[in-house]
Amino acid sequence: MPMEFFLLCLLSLGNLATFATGDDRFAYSGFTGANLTLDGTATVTPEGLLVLTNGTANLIGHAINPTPLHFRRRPDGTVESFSVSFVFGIQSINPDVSVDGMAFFVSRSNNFSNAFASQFLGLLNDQNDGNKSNHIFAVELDTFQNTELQDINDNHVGIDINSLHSKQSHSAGFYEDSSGAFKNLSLNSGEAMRVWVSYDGGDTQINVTMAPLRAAKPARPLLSLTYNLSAVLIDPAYIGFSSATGPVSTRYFLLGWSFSLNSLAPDIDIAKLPKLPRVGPKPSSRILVIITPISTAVFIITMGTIIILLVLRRRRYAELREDWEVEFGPHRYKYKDLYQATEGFRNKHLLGVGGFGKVYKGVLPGSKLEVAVKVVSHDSRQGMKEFITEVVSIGRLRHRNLVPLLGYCRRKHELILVYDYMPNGSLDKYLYHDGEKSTLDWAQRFQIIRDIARGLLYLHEKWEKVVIHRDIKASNILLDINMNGRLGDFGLARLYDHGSGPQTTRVVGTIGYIAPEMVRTGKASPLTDVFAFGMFLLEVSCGRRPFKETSTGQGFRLVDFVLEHWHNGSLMEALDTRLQGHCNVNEACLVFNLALLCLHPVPNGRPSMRQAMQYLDGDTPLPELAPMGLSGSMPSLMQDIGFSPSVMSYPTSFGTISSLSGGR
Ligand SMILES: *[C@@H]1O[C@H](CO)[C@@H](O)[C@H](O)[C@H]1NC(C)=O
Ligand SMILES: *[C@@H]1O[C@H](CO)[C@@H](O)[C@H](O)[C@H]1NC(C)=O
Ligand SMILES: *[C@@H]1O[C@H](CO)[C@@H](O)[C@H](O)[C@H]1NC(C)=O
Ligand SMILES: *[C@@H]1O[C@H](CO)[C@@H](O)[C@H](O)[C@H]1NC(C)=O
Ligand SMILES: *[C@@H]1O[C@H](CO)[C@@H](O)[C@H](O)[C@H]1NC(C)=O
Ligand SMILES: *[C@@H]1O[C@H](CO)[C@@H](O)[C@H](O)[C@H]1NC(C)=O
Ligand SMILES: *[C@@H]1O[C@H](CO)[C@@H](O)[C@H](O)[C@H]1NC(C)=O
Ligand SMILES: *[C@@H]1O[C@H](CO)[C@@H](O)[C@H](O)[C@H]1NC(C)=O
Ligand SMILES: CC(=O)N[C@H]1CO[C@H](CO)[C@@H](O)[C@@H]1O
Repeated sequence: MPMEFFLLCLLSLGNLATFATGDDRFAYSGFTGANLTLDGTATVTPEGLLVLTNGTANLIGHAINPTPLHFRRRPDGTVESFSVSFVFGIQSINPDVSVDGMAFFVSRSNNFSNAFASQFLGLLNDQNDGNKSNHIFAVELDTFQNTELQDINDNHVGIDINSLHSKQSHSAGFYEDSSGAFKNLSLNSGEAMRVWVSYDGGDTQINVTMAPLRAAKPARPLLSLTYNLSAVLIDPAYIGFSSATGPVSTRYFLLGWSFSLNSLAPDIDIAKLPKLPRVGPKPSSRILVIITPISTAVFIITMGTIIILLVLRRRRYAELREDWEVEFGPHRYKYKDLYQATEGFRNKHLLGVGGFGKVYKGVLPGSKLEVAVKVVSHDSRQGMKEFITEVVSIGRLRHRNLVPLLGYCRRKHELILVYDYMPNGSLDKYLYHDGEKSTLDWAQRFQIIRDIARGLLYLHEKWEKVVIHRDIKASNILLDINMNGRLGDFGLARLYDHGSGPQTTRVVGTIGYIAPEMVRTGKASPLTDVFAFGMFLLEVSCGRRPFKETSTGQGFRLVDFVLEHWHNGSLMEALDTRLQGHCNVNEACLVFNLALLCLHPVPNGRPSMRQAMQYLDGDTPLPELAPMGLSGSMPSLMQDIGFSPSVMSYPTSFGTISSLSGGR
């Protein structure tokens, strides 16, 4: 056919040239004078180096071929074969950390104004990630591990379809032709490397191969995925590169790029490629050697300042603009930093040991931020994945009655959570310390009670999804500098919910705080939190633990104790002895009655946190607890809701039930 012959001529003509030979086939060996659409931070240096991003703080840069292409050229209208090769280099100020990555893309849109930096590489955002109407195919060179995107490590190549959740990925490197052995390559080594991407429209196979700049193309691809791009790409589509940084300065460079539809991408002329800038200090000169320690110190101080500025900046933006908040997500920490912060998790920094793990005090290197570092050991990958997703979402929760979760780090079977350090420690220390005089007066306690009610209400109702705390108790309540109560450890118990097998519904929580229906069904709900909140109210008012084994083998049950006083009409005597006579009796009465209401054995008998808050604020009068309407009918009621005697003898939460049934 004359037309095909004409095209063939064009193609072979293209082969002779090394520079822009048409829309569907081109080769850039250096980008001087290249006709590219650049946006964001992307620039071309006079030497012809394409700098996608150079700097810090969530920068985005794109370089896009200005003419959109038509990929659906096969007789049946499916996507044509294509082939790409490019030479890139990644340099980072800090050789250990690069953030975040770059990608070659084929995309319906060339307008990425809604895309986020950091883990979304300037291509997508948290809303549209995964949406089929993106019509994006990309090959990512990712230098940061985003567990929420299930990245395999912080140095990988991935094939992305409509989402940065890669369809297939592999540690960066190549298979040697001679031995077949896999050789690692470090993406952010600062060395130029080459990548080949090819798609076969016939068998719909996508191959991605990489190698050091001067090495020949390895025969075995690094990634090979069969995926029908006809279901993804629509015409016309743009091709180009995108890169994005996070909080650490990382430069993403492109040195050369070639592309062809329906034939092999032309060769890039390595001899003509621009040079990458040098990394590290310049050599030679004795003066330099002498001043190195000084300049190192200056460098470290500068870095520290930059990090502090960034943290401050982040915070500021997080409060002002929701987009930033969403974009950052919680910070991911390097284990190394946390290790240094706690001097190797030394015992002298131990703040406490909780049900879920040890908590250390640490000072982050660089920012000098005081943090509490919680190390949770965990063996179940399954639970971990779900938990990380929850951490990512909960990390964005900001409320003055929640302990801010700054971020996390993940190791083999360990999850490490980083929280703001709360200088005044946990509430239980004040309640149970031995001295005669209480360090918390009633006003302070009532304040803390309302703080926690507010925090819990926020988790239950004000966040976009319901978050169940699952482990409310005095030792999980922390006091900030102003002695405001803050809820800590939210969601942690969830990890353990998922940790156990599906057959065994293991109840998670702390003895004495677990609602009866939770023992039965193993299911947490906002109303099981309300139950624990009721126990917490008694704990704070009475200054006693909910359950205590006595030497005679008889358990002391705080609820029994309070109920007995309630029946005797001597509630005020149940108060912490250190408070008796120095307290607002109306408030104390309110708290006791609310506590008993929250501890109702039947979930529907308990108030919601919204109602509890209204009672505490005095906006709504507390319903009359008239002679424990519960107690008389309790045994039959409990049979109605299916309590078996064996469950009832379970020594966890049943202070309530036994007391209510035998209370009268
Ligand atoms: C990157 O930015 C730094 C400082 O702004 C500048 O000195 C350097 O030349 C830039 N590098 C490139 C390759 O543009
Ligand atoms: C670059 O390409 C666009 C689209 O093909 C074209 O309109 C424009 O004239 C070109 N610019 C130069 C300087 O060649
Ligand atoms: C890109 O998209 C944004 C938001 O959808 C829009 O406001 C903007 O005008 C678009 N820019 C161009 C150049 O089309
Ligand atoms: C995908 O994106 C389209 C267009 O932006 C939007 O209408 C649609 O609701 C999105 N789908 C999902 C599942 O978010
Ligand atoms: C390559 O890197 C990966 C991830 O860092 C590592 O697990 C693997 O052991 C390395 N392989 C070689 C041969 O160095
Ligand atoms: C992908 O790699 C395999 C194995 O080397 C090869 O057989 C196949 O032809 C390649 N496909 C493309 C589209 O390059
Ligand atoms: C790819 O998908 C298109 C429709 O989206 C279909 O016509 C074509 O047969 C598919 N190709 C293969 C190899 O399955
Ligand atoms: C309640 O009253 C009974 C009978 O007067 C008494 O034996 C009991 O000790 C009282 N309970 C408490 C906790 O004061
Ligand atoms: C009661 C108590 O210990 N309050 C302390 C809380 O923390 C601030 C700041 O560290 C101290 O000044 C208070 O004394």
